Amino acid sequence: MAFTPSYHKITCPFCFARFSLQETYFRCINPSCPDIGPDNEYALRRGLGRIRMGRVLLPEKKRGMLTLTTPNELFCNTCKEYSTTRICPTCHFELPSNIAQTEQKVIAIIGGRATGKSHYIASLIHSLMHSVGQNFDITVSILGDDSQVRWTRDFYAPLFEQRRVLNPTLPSALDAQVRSPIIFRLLFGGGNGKPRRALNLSFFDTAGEDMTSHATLSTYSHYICDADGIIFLLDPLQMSGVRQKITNQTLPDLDRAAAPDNIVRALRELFERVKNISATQKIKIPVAFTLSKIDMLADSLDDPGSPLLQSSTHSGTLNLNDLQSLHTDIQHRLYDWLSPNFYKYIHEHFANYQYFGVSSLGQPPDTLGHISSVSPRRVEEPFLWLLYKNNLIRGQKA
Ligand SMILES: Nc1nc2c(ncn2[C@@H]2O[C@H](COP(=O)(O)OP(=O)(O)OP(=O)(O)O)[C@@H](O)[C@H]2O)c(=O)[nH]1
Ligand SMILES: [Mg+2]
Ligand SMILES: [Zn+2]
Ligand SMILES: [Zn+2]
Repeated sequence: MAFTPSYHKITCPFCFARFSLQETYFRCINPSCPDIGPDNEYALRRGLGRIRMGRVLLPEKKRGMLTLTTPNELFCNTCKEYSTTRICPTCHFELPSNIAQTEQKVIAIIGGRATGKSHYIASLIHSLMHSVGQNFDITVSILGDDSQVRWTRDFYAPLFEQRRVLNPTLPSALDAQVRSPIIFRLLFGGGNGKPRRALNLSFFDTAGEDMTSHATLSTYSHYICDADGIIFLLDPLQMSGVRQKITNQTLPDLDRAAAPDNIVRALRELFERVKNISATQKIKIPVAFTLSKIDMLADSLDDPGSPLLQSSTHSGTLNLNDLQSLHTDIQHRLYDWLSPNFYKYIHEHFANYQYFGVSSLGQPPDTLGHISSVSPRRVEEPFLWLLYKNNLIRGQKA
């Protein structure tokens, strides 16, 4: 039987429970094993009804001396087969293979209703897999069957194959899937003799509707407050200063519940409650405040030189000057577009933030929800900046 060193703690990418490798359970996944039955923990955490799953295998309790090794497989007494499928002892979520040897990071994507979160996730992941990854020497793959099924069914097939807009994300009370992350493996480096480094990255696509009340926002509290980075999407089409200037396009209705000020405030209050921070302390987690749908802004900019109209210029390292000019440009515009208070509020409550602008689609969908081609702009920047803030890629000032 093979053994793995087991000294550090693992965080479950689904329920965020912390445990050591010795404490993980296994699941028998032998399709001909007769011991299939209800898994109540699994069903409960996911808001599912009764669900029949393979047998849960518990590790032998070790007494006395601290064990430094742990089995890589457990034996199923029913079917007499070994299983290497580890699951979380709390929620029975299937853990990615090599979880103990691989760093885990969580990126939370939040914002009001219809700000563009789901399209952003789709477009970002597609760009990372196709162009950006190569440029930064990062290989991106999807981890596990659950993530693969969700990615293909909910994001890739509708947007990139059928070319139609994605449906609004259902609140977590109606669709427990929302509470499952899509997990990716990023492999860094390897070129120029640099050591390879692996990272598992969980993305959560939240429903904007859940962001508008304390009660529903709290269901995401762990994932938001313990995240390694937050991408906070702001929809310019909901900003009065932008709406006044767009005269030749149909705009979505104004949605007061999704107003950026309200959601930023709800986020701040969540941190104060969960992390017990005082009113004067700033939030330290890096937050990328990101304008979505910038393809719609050309008319409201009255400045053809605005960085919002340029493409990104990062090759192997993050061009920090480029990001800084975009940041300054957006910061000034938000003053007029949204309110002077918003800009001040962000500055006073977040220690580590930067403004970004992205277009996930490159153009608006037609009135029937069809998209002739997906040509994203600047989608990788908030993400790369968060990797940079987590010391995973290098940045350079020109
Ligand atoms: N012009 C333009 N429109 C976009 C873009 N991305 C999204 N949209 C539009 O915005 C709508 C909402 O986008 P979603 O990604 O579903 O928004 P969401 O934040 O996931 O919304 P919820 O799931 O309801 O919270 C889409 O149906 C598109 O019509 C973009 O890059 N450009
Ligand atoms: Mg959505
Ligand atoms: Zn768990
Ligand atoms: Zn079995």
